[in-house]
Amino acid sequence: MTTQQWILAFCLSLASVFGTVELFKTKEILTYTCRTFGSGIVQPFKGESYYVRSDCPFKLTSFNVNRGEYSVTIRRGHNGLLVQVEIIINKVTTLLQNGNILVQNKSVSLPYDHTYQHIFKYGIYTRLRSSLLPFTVTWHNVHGGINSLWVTLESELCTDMCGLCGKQNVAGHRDELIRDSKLHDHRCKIKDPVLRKNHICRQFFRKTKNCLQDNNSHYHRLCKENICGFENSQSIFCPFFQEIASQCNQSRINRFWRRLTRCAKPRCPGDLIYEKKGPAFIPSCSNPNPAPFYQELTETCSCPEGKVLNNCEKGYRCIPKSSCSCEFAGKTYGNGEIRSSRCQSCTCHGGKWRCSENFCHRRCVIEGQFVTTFDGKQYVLPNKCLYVASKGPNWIIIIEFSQKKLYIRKVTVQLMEELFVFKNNKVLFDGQEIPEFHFSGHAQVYWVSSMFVQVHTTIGINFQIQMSPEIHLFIDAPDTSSDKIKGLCGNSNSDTTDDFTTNSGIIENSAKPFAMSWSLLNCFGNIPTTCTNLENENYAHEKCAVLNQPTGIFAKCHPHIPTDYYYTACIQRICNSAGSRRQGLCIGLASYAKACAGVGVVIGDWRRITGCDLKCQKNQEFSYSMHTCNRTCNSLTGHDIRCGMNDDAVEGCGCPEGTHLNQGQTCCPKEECGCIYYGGIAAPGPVVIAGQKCDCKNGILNCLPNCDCRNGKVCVSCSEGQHKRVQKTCDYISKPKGTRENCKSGCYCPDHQYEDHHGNCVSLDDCTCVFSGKAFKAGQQVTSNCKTCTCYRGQWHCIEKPCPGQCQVYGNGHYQTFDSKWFRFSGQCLYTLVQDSCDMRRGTFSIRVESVPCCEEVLTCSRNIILDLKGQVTLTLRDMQVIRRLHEGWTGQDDSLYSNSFL
Ligand SMILES: [Ca+2]
Repeated sequence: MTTQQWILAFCLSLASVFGTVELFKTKEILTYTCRTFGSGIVQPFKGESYYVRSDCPFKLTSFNVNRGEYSVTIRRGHNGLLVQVEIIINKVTTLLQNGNILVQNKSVSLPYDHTYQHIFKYGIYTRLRSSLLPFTVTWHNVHGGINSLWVTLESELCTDMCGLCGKQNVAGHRDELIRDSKLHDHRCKIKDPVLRKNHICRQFFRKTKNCLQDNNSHYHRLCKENICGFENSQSIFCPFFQEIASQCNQSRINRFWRRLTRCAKPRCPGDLIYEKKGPAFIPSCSNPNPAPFYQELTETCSCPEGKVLNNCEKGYRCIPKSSCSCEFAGKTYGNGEIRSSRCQSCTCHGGKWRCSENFCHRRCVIEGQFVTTFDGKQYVLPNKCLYVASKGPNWIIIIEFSQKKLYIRKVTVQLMEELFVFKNNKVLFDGQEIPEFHFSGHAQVYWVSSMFVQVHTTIGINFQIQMSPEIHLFIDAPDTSSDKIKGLCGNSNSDTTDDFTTNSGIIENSAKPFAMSWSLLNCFGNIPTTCTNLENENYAHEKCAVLNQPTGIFAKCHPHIPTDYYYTACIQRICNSAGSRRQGLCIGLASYAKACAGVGVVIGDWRRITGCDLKCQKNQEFSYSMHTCNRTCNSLTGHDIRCGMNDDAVEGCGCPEGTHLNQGQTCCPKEECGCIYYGGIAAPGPVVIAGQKCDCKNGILNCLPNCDCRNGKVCVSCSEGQHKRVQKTCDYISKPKGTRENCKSGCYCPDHQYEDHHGNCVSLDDCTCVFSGKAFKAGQQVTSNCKTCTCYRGQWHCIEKPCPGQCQVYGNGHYQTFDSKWFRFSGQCLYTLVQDSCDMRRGTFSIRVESVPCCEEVLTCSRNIILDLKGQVTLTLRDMQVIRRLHEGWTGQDDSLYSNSFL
């Protein structure tokens, strides 16, 4: 397929999201326009223009489509101008009066975006566009009112229309139109037209005979009717002459008409220059390439060639694009200005940021259910499970959620043959507590503060674990980029699109099936994603807002890390916190403060200001950047290896300088320090595990067998000495076997057999595979991310093909970018989905989308899709129709530009 064919295919695949795609017929665009200008000239949709002089209110046009009412009502003042215009679109009333725009009785500023309509500057005009129908109302404000207004419909409606504009395809009779359109009002009058000789009219129409021919006398009559009594009002007679001149469109007339009629060109503010035919949307710093091709031309005020409007400042100044300023997190940066953090520096370059590579470690963050992968993809875990957080060739990190509450209760780390467990504010090495630090063949593990434990390993991976008030995990990837790392943290190859690679090797589309593929054993229920407690929700919205305050304590980090993700997480955390809301809030705020510290921004004493102070036990003191070097009694026995470590600053309690922590967790002078002892032994005795009575004795868990085995399984009793028996399942083939599990009595598949996804015992060759929550038989194929994958021995074996990126939009504002990031916003504007005219390049296509709301609900029912090709043709997909608009100079004969034959 050519690029353009591909684009159209793309467009229509979008269409298929909201309906069955039938055979499309391409239609040329048809425009129906009705105008009113001067002191009462009406040019209806069809038929001859006429004049009406009245201060009565009139329906200009009115019709119903899909049970929605559309109407435009006008009233002229004694100055001849329109002094009141009321536009109703589906029960939303817009009133134009005294130069103001009132929507539902509220004054609005431009651009204004509403579900049903948009109002924006359109050249020197103002335009209201309906998003329900291809229907626009455009007007020109002058001192004292509106001197020109027109209504445009870009489709023929199968409906009855009334008003001064008449019907779309039937010419009405003037007197009938006026009689039927007048609205009830006792005080107003309709005056009979007065025909008085006028020398400007006479002179003008003497020159237009050739061009207007038979119509000349008709327009000459309108001229006299229009100008009578307003001989000195340019606002009244200039739009009339301009309209006739543009109908003639002869260069001779264009040259003389303004001089002859003494109609001056409109004045433009600031540096802007009037253009008779220029871009309706002028290029500005924030939007230097508005609508790349189909740039509608109209009367406008624009910048001189090569310059753009500096809309970041007042005064309508035009500057070269290269001098535009940039914005980040709500702050403006001048051209050439740099914003930098510890990990990256970005320079503002003509309105665009140019950023360096990230030179910090790629870090995976797991804060409860909130995960950021090494490559920066952010998602939320679906269930409270045991998960593989990350695993490499010779290490694995496993997290375990609490059964009842929403936090991680335990982290297990296996480094080669060494096993570390982090839980209950304790670090255990092979079952023994590490009170302070531990050095072994593969790892150095030590407490940095009362809250944080640091782990350095010899095998490339380093991490920090926050032990209280909840366990959070911060894992730094090895220096070299690697595809060999797997798990919830994804791989580490600077590409977010493959971060949802499951344990069986296929890339999933969403977080749930991906995360579940890395779960081990049983889960303890869902993690809620919405607020069910209104009180918590209100509290959360009020308190989490401190993150966004532009002058608040967190503001200094705004230029480095946007708050949106942390703000949302803060709210979700509080909503679902079964315990203290304040603790949820403090954890949420600490998460942002920690991320800021990671890029070198120290927030300051945010805990005091937000009421999140931490109380330290005994005589320890709190610090936002705790140091560990020589701060414990144990460190005095020799050289403290922690003194040489270049770790991130962490917060927490510790001993002030000059004092040392003893075994009683008290800071004391070194004279009072005691010596090391190792302790911490798990208590033996009877316990109940998963409803089974067990007995912990001599480090061995003995459980009573309780078997009722089916599907070819056999009963295994731990008391019979099979301590290492593990259920072999097709699902587990790729999962780690490293964690030391206690024996559990129960039903197991016989040796050399595996439990498949249906619970049957099968041979390895018959093992099933899982994708998107569905089980597949051995040999079956699926396609995901351009890979064709075959199920073999419980694993997906994939053949990769070059992958075209896919960008999607569906439903109520769900978007997926080419690099697979999902996001959601209920924007009400027309958005550019994709275009190839970026920076200074002139592109070949653009695709814009706009949600079309349902009649009653504020939901998206369908979507308008506008495809521009090379500035030659615009295809609009709307209401299951493709409407084609040919641009000037293109005849539509060039078949190579696009094709819809494959439909
Ligand atoms: Ca990746």
